[in-house]
Amino acid sequence: MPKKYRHYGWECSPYSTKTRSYFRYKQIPFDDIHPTAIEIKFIMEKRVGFTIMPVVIAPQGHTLQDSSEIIDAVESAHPARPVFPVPPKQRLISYLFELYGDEWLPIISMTTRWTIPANKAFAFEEFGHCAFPFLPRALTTPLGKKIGAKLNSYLPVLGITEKTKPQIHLWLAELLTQLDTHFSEHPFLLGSQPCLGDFAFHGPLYSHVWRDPASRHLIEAHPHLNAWRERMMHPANVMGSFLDNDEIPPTLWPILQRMFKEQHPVLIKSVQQIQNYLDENPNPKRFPRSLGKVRFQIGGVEEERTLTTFPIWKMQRAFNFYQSLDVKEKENVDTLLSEVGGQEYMQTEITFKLVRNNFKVQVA
Ligand SMILES: N[C@@H](CCC(=O)N[C@@H](CS)C(=O)NCC(=O)O)C(=O)O
Repeated sequence: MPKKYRHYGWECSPYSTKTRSYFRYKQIPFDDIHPTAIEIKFIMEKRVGFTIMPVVIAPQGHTLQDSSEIIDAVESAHPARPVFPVPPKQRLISYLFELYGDEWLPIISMTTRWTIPANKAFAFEEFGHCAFPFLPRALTTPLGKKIGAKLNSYLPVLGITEKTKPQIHLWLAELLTQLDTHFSEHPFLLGSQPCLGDFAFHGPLYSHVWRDPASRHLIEAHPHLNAWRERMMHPANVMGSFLDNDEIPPTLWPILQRMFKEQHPVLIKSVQQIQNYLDENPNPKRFPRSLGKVRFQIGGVEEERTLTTFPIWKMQRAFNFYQSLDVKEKENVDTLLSEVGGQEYMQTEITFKLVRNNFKVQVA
């Protein structure tokens, strides 16, 4: 029997939810491994060099890490049931929604998990039990606390503070309502089949917001959104298509507007900051994971967060795709971008190229 993909990731990990749900949709047989501390240390960390999930081991034996690289590699090897729409607007929006789900929605999901006491307690218990399922829970919860402490410490890095918290909750309520309205008309973001963006949104919304006990009601209060969450859990039987004529439904426009208004200024400042750094350090031995602080806004409230370089590696997917369009395609895409306030942002030229070598971001 041919070997299967081995997928290592916990149910409470958003990026593992993204790739697990993707494998299910693709109808690709895979071993769904919920790794213990031993597997994390001696298989995942040994292969990748640091602790992260998901990790996928391909049937040929090589390691895939980062949910985007996993999806790209599997998509090339298994083209049936593609999750990348072909027409330019839908394809660009899929990439942008992936970037939003992976790199901006964690502001929401980390807030619900780590600032609501019952969710935090649940996560500690869950982490301990997942890592050490062979030990009694009385012993594993303190161990889970240790694992959780590291993730908890990311709050200020992401700009989650007492000042931004109320705005983050308002944003969450707004997003859930907008998605509920959208899913009342369409089964998935871009039609009757999921695109890359559905998987990226499902990660934080399922793994944190719905799965954590004290925020589940927020999703369940929205029946159409909740039905989408269910569909994303069992996508193997979905037989659908993307919308005709490269349509981006107007129900998504408010989400795109807020995305451009709040996430993209940070991305653009990060590109500039990386450029400044590279002007001063043309051949860095080690590319920095962060470059100081950046100011940002949520719901009009200003705060500071760490300027991390990783999102720019992911941003290149969307921006390079946009730059590759011909004049006619760009014209079409630009009409939509002007409607949602993204026209100017998308003109940003990224003059350097970030690549991943040995699972670390570097300058090419
Ligand atoms: N960019 C990575 C992010 C993966 C990630 O951050 N995974 C989290 C769990 S959902 C993790 O392993 N964090 C461990 C840590 O940051 O120490 C991807 O898309 O796969």
